[in-house]
Amino acid sequence: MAKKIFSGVQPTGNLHLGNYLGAIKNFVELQNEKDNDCIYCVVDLHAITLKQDPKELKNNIRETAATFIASGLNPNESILFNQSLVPAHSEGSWILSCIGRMGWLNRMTQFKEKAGKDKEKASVGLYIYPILMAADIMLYDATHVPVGDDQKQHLELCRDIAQKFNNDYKVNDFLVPPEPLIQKQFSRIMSLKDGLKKMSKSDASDLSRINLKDSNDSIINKIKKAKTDANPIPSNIEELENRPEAENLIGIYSNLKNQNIDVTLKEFGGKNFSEFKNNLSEQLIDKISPIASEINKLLNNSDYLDKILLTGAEKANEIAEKKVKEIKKIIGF
Ligand code: AQP
Repeated sequence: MAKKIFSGVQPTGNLHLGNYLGAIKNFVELQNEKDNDCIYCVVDLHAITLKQDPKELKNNIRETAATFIASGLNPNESILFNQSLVPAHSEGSWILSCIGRMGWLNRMTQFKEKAGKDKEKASVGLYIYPILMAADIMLYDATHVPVGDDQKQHLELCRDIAQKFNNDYKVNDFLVPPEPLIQKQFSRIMSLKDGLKKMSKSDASDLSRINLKDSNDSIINKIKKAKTDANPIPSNIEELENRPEAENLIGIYSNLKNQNIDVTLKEFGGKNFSEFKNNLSEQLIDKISPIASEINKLLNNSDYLDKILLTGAEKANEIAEKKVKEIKKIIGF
């Protein structure tokens, strides 16, 4: 059945393997499925929930768009744009913030993680981030949202907001509660330095992640230095329990090869990590090196990237503006 897809990535630099395997790879597969309507957004309004340098932000917006295209998104098949060019996102977000409840937001684990110990100093925007995300999705009546596992809770909140809006205003099915599309296996790629922490753009150590712009040498070096444990690779999944770093690396390899983890364990069971790591580096280079060179090529043509984003924003604006008008009518404006 055809799906209406919406998803986004923050232009906060250092796009990494977790963003690719957890989200962008899925974006491309959904675009290539027949009949889906896909909208992919560089969510720059989300990015400013943490302080950004204006010059870097501008570059990162282009770089995120370049990564989308280099990974296989086609601006003639999917709508690609950046959020701040479509005012309906901010307007819809305000209205939905009057529907969402404080208690719901208080449960969001991502806020707790990103705000850290000093919550008093976190921006209000960081706190209400999931409300903006709900507006992003529901302005387009998206039925499905491809995301990494870390975004599951935000999608549940989005569904709660849709249901409350529809109940409060007695408009059955007006806001569409979206379904998350999360990969079944290895939907959360972990840090190369700590198998219990997710791979993240903001990790201070560059060795913790594979960036999509990394050179081949850098990939080899990072995988060589990736944390493992003293035991050889097991032959079955049960023996991966309590071995988070081993599980992560084996998961990455399986994901890159689009194969079940059992197949990988059969291939490497009993072998030591150095041999496995050589194979993993090869797979990573095969996948990432063409993306990296395409990103760099596209970044040399910023006018082209800006034009794609602007054209996409015009298309997105047409859809989102209409939905906001309907919302305003429903609430009595
Ligand atoms: N480690 C990950 N594994 C799987 N999926 C991931 N995603 C992010 N990290 C992983 C998915 O990538 C999409 C875009 O993420 P984002 O940039 O909008 O926000 P994020 O989740 O905050 O990404 P980071 O890298 O973790 O950034 P920082 O360090 O700023 O917090 C989302 O679908 C996300 O699930």
